[in-house]
Amino acid sequence: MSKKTLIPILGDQLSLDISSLTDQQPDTSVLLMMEVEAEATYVKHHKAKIAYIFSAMRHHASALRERGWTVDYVALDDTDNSGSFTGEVARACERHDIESIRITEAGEWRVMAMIENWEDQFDVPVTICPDQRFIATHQEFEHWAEGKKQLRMEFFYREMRRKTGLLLDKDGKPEGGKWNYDAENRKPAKSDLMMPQPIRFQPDQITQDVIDLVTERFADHPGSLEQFHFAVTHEEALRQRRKFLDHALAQFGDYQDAMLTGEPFLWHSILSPYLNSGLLDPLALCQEVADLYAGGKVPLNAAEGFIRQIIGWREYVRGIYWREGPDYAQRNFLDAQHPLPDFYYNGETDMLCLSEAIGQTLDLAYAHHIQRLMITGNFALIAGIDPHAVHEWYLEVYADAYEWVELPNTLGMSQFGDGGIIASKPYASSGNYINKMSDHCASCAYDVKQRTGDEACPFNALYWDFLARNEDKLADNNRLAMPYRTWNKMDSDVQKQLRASAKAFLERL
Ligand code: FAD
Ligand code: DLZ
Ligand code: SF4
Repeated sequence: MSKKTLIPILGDQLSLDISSLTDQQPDTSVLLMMEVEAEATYVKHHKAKIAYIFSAMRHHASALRERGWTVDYVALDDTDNSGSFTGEVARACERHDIESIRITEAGEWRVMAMIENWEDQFDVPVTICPDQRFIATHQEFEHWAEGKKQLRMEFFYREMRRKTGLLLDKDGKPEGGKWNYDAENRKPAKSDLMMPQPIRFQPDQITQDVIDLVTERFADHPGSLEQFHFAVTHEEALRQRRKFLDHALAQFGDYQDAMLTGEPFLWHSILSPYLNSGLLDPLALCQEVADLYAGGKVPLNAAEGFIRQIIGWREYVRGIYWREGPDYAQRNFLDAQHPLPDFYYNGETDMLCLSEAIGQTLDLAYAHHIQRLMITGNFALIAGIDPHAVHEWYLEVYADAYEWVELPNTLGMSQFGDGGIIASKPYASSGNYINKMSDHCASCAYDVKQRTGDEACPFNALYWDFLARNEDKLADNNRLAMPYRTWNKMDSDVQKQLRASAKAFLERL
């Protein structure tokens, strides 16, 4: 028997054309897929996230086998499962006659560090292939970032538009004359019976087995499996993609920042778990969105807004993650030290905006962007919660969370922990913004119009306290000049009351 190349396929590498398979032959390759305890527990991932990944992995193994590959699949409850990637590669090297290992680069520093040790540990050559599912290579991002004082997403995004040709006219100019239509994408929404709903996929036997396994093995992890709804195959993910394109995309732009009580999804795509684990291809999706615009099926603010999220934000945060290095996760520019409140794990708070966002997160492993940024993120920021604890929570609870995308969004964009590499100012707001963009405040136990006192919306005093507390670090930020002017013009008794209200609230947390 000829010697084989061992090709480990990680849980977020579920693309049939993943780069580690390029130019490889089924008769000289063994693909290794591993369900391992360490990946599920290095933070306590939401039960539905683990179930999604294991079920998608099991289905993907079948799809690979149907295409002629030999897949050595290690299930979580297999006897002798060592519980780690390196342990399973070691066992696979004993089971098979291996002459080399090939793997597509991992999506985080922690796993890359493991892979980089394999050559010495197993005494075989290890080839690490670039992940070609992204539009910008690491080198392209570095080249763009080099020598720049500020790394603003908007300018990187324009490069990506030029590179892909998406939404450019025949002269290479942006469609409609502008690169960015975000200003049109901030409308509040009204409850609407015609609102599109994502497909809720019924668990098949493979998913049901995984749900049973996760229920038993990860009982102490956050979240529930009762409403498990994710697509777990390429075909199912394509069905949800179609549903979004045909029924929600046209209004995606208008209502991108809106929030409604009891409506977790609105006009969002619910595609991030599939894009990030490899079931869907980001560029093909954006191309189809551009085609729908060209065919007059969706307006420009929707098409541009959606494409910007993927070839702009998604690519940009990945670039920042790898550029900033493994110590990015430890940064804490504002020196925020408060522990994460328990209600992030049980949803039990009278603040309706938070109980809605956290409740649906625990039920569905999903919240849309503005809930993550302006509800759970904003609250943690203005309450001074330790950004590392906030980062771990986001990494645990969302089905789409992998460190390369979650960390820059949480620690950088949402918590200002990097001091402004990603965000030009902290995404801090009082209850006023939430009242404008949602219908939550009308049914909340707190009064969004009051700033102090037991009935006042806690976001109000916390917002001013945040500015006052961090004045030495933030006062020279031009984009905060207006709120600081307002604060400094306030009567000193009012200032004292706001700070005392915030203090009392934080002590009760
Ligand atoms: P839609 O609103 O339909 O957007 C379409 C797609 O655009 C998404 O599927 C996603 O692939 C991409 N996208 C949109 N915004 C971003 C962004 N800021 N960064 C990267 N991609 C983006 N996204 C993740 O994929 N994983 C995460 O772990 C994650 N953590 C986040 C943490 C915080 C604090 C914040 C503020 C945002 C985070 N995001 C994360 C970005 C965004 O919230 C999600 O991508 C989005 O909510 C996923 O839902 P959707 O597929 O319905 O997105
Ligand atoms: C998130 C996750 C979980 C919960 N479990 C596994 C697993 O058992 N096996 C696997 O291959 N991948 C898993 N993943 C995804 C990995 O953590 C992810 O591939 C790495 O973090 C690299 O980005
Ligand atoms: Fe949230 Fe305040 Fe509105 Fe209540 S009043 S929903 S706490 S913003």
